[in-house]
Amino acid sequence: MKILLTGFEPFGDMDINPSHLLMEWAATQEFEGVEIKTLSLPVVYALCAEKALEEMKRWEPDAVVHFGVAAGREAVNVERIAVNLEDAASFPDNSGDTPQDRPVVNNGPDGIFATLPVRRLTAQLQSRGVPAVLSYSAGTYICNTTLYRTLHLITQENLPCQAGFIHLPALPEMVTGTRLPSMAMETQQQALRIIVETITEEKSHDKR
Ligand code: PCA
Repeated sequence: MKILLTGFEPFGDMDINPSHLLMEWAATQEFEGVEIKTLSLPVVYALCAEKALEEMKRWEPDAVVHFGVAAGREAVNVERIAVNLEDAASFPDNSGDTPQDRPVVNNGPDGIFATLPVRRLTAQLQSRGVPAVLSYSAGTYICNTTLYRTLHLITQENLPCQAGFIHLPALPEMVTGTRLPSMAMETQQQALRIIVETITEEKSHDKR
């Protein structure tokens, strides 16, 4: 069993990204019954998914879980769907790109559902005390594009790989002096561990 985990570099006015810190942490951890590989992806529409797609073709993971931050969200958001839309008119990516009404993939389907067991992941997080909800929009920024491109590749090439996206709240130190919600790094680490364990358990159950 192999799981590819990805995070993102910082972007906008943030100088840290919890998803990047989470990858650094995950790379030092042992997970029972599973080999993991971590990547940090660029916050650039044209490049964000490339490294992950290459690794999917080369390493052939059984599952891909992308992580990104969505400051303002109050809980771990397990994304249900990616849409074929790039829209960031007032929010340039790290290369200055500000698309409007641009498809992620020309002539691709309007939406593609995540194939991770999203309800089970959400329920497992909640039952272990981590605030978590199912989310019906990953936005129209880099995170959505990354999820869309991953799911599109899996569909096109019929890969035996599950994929999904987890949006994380900001870290406390990112929102001091604001009214934005946050989640401590330890809780985010716990969330990642629960997610990896849940996917691993479910997969090994399938194979029995
Ligand atoms: N969050 C952004 C892009 C990178 C990240 O961590 C998003 O939600 O699209």
